[in-house]
Amino acid sequence: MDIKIYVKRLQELGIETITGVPDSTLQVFCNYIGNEGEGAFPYHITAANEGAAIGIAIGEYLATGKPACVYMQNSGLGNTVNPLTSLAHTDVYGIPMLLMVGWRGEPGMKDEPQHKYMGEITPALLEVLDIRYSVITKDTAEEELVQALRRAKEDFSKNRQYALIIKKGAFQKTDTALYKNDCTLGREEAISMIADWLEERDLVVSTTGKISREMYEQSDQKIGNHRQTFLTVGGMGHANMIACQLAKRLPERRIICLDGDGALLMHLGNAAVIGEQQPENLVHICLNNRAHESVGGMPTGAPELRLSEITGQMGYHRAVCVHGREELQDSLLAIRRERKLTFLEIAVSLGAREDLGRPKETAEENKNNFMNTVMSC
Ligand SMILES: Cc1ncc(C[n+]2csc(CCOP(=O)(O)OP(=O)(O)O)c2C)c(N)n1
Repeated sequence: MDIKIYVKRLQELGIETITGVPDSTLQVFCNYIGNEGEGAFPYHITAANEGAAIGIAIGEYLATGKPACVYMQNSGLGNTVNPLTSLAHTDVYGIPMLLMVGWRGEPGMKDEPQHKYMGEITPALLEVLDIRYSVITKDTAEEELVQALRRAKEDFSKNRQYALIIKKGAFQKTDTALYKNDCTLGREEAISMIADWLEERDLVVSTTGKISREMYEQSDQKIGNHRQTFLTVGGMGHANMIACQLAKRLPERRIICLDGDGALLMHLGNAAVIGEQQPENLVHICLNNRAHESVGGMPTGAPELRLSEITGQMGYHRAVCVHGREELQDSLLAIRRERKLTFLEIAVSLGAREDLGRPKETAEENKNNFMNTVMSC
């Protein structure tokens, strides 16, 4: 499907506000509304998380009587369940909106383990949520889209939501948008320096997306294995809480959380709880490229945020932002010298290696290897 036709049809539905969290299955769409087709919808807000995007859609309807469009990867449906069931459903306020759900883990298609179960239950989950849907594929004709949107309109008139499940490759590829920032240090280079700096008893929890994939490969290269690292392959935004509890329960070990700015922003309240809990053996590192790089590089909802300034206010004893190799090296050495709750923001550039690999073991094997490392020494 041609993205311009798709967007035109959404406009005809009266949609003026578009909000959500970007995803690779929706990359063509997200790139279009963020670049060439910017202004196609008067309001585009990248939300901190998908549940928050439902909040924006509710606000839009209350203000204008118009449905908003909320886009997300199907994993983000999890974040929407509460506001959809407890606010938007017809049993409560009855708020019409259009959901655009990128279908990862579609049955029969090869995908990562974190997408498998959600991929299987996506249509059923929408049914349980009482939301009718249509599936959009690369073969969907314009007339079929028009019919789907007619059904959406019908449901909007009954104060209900409607969903479009978007299959991988549904939108014809356009020129890849080039996102940039002014940082010089690469994310993988920073991760490689961290892998070099790790000690044998350190444990690492890495966040969702390429940060985990880069950590996996860098530890293989620098340490010879990746048994010290727990890969938070799904559950975006939760790596820091996993790390916090490991730090509380394993006070003799140093716990390093490798977070992303998009993931941290997704559940920023977690940082306040870490500040309250004060695990002094936790080193919370955020690789800040101001973007959701792993799914295409689209900017986060708050790209200018200085996360180290905020976490400094939240109870982290040392909260610094570093640029470049030298500053990073100095900070890593300082962290070794003094044990205290630390937030290290590393300004990194956008982009990743084309041939970046994926974990070779099953998720369960990785969990068992990590737990064996925890138990040993
Ligand atoms: C709940 C949820 N929403 C969306 C995604 C899709 N997703 C995977 S990685 C990622 C970007 C993460 O951005 P950030 O934490 O800044 O790390 P970066 O990729 O920029 O290094 C997104 C949006 C997801 N996995 N889970």
